[in-house]
Amino acid sequence: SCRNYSKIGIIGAPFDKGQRKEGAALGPSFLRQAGLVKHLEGIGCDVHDFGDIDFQPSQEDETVKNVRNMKNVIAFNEKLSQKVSKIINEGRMCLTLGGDHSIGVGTVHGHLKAQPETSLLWVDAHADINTPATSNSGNAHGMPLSFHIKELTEYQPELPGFQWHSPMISARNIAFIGLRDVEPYERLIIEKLGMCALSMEEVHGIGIKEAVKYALSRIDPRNTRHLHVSFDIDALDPLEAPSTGTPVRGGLTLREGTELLRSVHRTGRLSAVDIVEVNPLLGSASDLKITLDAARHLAAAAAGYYPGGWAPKGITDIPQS
Ligand code: 5AB
Ligand code: MN
Ligand code: MN
Ligand code: MN
Repeated sequence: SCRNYSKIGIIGAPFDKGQRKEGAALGPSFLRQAGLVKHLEGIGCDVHDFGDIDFQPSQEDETVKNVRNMKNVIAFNEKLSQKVSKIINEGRMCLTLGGDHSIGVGTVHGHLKAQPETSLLWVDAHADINTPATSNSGNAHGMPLSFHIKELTEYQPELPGFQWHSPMISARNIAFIGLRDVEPYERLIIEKLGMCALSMEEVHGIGIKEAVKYALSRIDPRNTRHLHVSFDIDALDPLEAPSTGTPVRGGLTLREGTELLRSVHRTGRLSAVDIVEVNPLLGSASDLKITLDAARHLAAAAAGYYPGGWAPKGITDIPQS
């Protein structure tokens, strides 16, 4: 097989106001410190690290229309969206390091602005498709998908400052993989919109390879669309990624997670990946190490890393002693 020369742009999204636990904002710096960027360079990628989104959350923020910290969520994501568009327009696969999953508001919007013909794989224990009206928590990290879906337009409230954003993707171009904690109203939305939703039950039934193949056939039936994978680290089993805010047992193994990303990479149309919900303040030191290591492996798989290795570039003969 072939050595990988992916061109990658990395952007840190240090934001954790989309839910109540502090710490996910430290994700980008801990992931870099754990060698994620160096690892990508080491496997032959052309990496440009664009640093972090520069943002000071305003201290006085409030819940508007059941969206907690509405002002900060919207302001952060406006900046992030612009950055993601820019990186993709430069011809790099945009790898966004979260942050909680509310940053999916900006990453998916920025991608769709740069490449409107994009399909989306949401890899998560949760569906994150609550509208402000269906959410029980008021946490924006449980809502990002709902804001992007054209068919949900009439169910969304008007949020002040959110005029820069509009829904730009149809439900038929979105699939879930890894679900195992979906609320009743989320399930209602999924069924009403006829969305492709592969829970852990289905993944176990058909295997991860077949699951990815099926999901892609549903959201990109002609193999023509750009692809965005929003990977919540809690899609992995808590044994493989314990340092996260809303762990749910019975998740993907790291093997399955990397297989998924490598499969999507192989389409040649993967143009954006988010890795979110790593919270360095949760769990023990060993939990954190395991979680950061898992994220690093996911990033490498998204870049096409093949664990069987490659022969040295330009060399065909085994050296004589
Ligand atoms: B995550 C819940 N459905 O809306 C909600 O980690 C959980 O980004 C959301 O997937 C989990 O608050 C959000 C109960
Ligand atoms: Mn999520
Ligand atoms: Mn194109
Ligand atoms: Mn989740």
